[in-house]
Amino acid sequence: MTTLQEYLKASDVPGDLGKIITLISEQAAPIRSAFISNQSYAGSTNSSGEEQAEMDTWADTRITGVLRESGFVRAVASEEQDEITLMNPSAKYSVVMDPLDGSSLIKVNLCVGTIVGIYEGDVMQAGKNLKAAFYLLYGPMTTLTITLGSGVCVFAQNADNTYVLLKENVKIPEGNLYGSGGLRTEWLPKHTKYITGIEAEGGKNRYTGSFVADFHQILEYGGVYAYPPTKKSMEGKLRLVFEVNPIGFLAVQAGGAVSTGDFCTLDIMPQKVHQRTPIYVGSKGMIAKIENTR
Ligand code: AFP
Repeated sequence: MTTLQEYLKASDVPGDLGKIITLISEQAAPIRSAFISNQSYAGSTNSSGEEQAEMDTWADTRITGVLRESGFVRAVASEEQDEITLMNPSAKYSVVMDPLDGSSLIKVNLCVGTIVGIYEGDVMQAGKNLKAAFYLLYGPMTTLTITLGSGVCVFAQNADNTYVLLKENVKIPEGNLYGSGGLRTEWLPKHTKYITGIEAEGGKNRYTGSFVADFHQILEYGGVYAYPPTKKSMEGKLRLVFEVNPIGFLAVQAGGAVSTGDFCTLDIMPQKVHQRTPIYVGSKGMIAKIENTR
């Protein structure tokens, strides 16, 4: 069975990039063990004004700490930090991350994840420039879904913490699952028309409130995950830099697509590190459908 290390070597990944991927993937085990003791809220809010679970800040401190110590990282932008953290100015790669996505689901024991993107140079770049993107999904298994810019593979963590290849050359099929954030009463007419159309064609609703988990089932079965613009927030909820770009890059590498509803999110040059964007991500046909909805 191919291990993550063997895969990185066979893919000719530059040394420092491989080391960053390995270092973050090694944090999955300590993060998993910390779930039990870090379930309550930390009494603080993140830059988007959302209450931070203790686990959010724990995972953020843990990953940021190991990246800083490594000396391989130029800068880190984390959903849990107001500002970009500058590390080693002579290092080649910068990391964007949502250390614990879906953290409000920890106390009800639903799946959550860690989302990571890696750029050469600085963090404020269009998503299409990513050199690697991956997410850890803490489900019944811990899995790592990764692209190095050429296809997507899924690895599963063994009892000895080694990642072994579960699936390679993953492709998003055309499917009919859909999951949409935002209250129905807050949706705009275009989104309502889109979802009503999917339902009329027999689409099945699947939405847990954890982006990583909800995207992972779309990757497997096909369909669409959406967080649309709403009457309250024309930018939707998800963050371009930490969530939308890494997952969108993976979707495109798996033969799917990602869009604001009008155009590909990977072309957006971020103006602010915590910038939000509406997102539609999944099977190509589903994304074409929203872009063609008037
Ligand atoms: P948390 O990390 O605060 O739980 O937010 C999760 C999230 O950013 C994303 O993972 C979900 O898809 C989305 O928010 C869920 O938002 P709603 O609760 O509004 O459906």
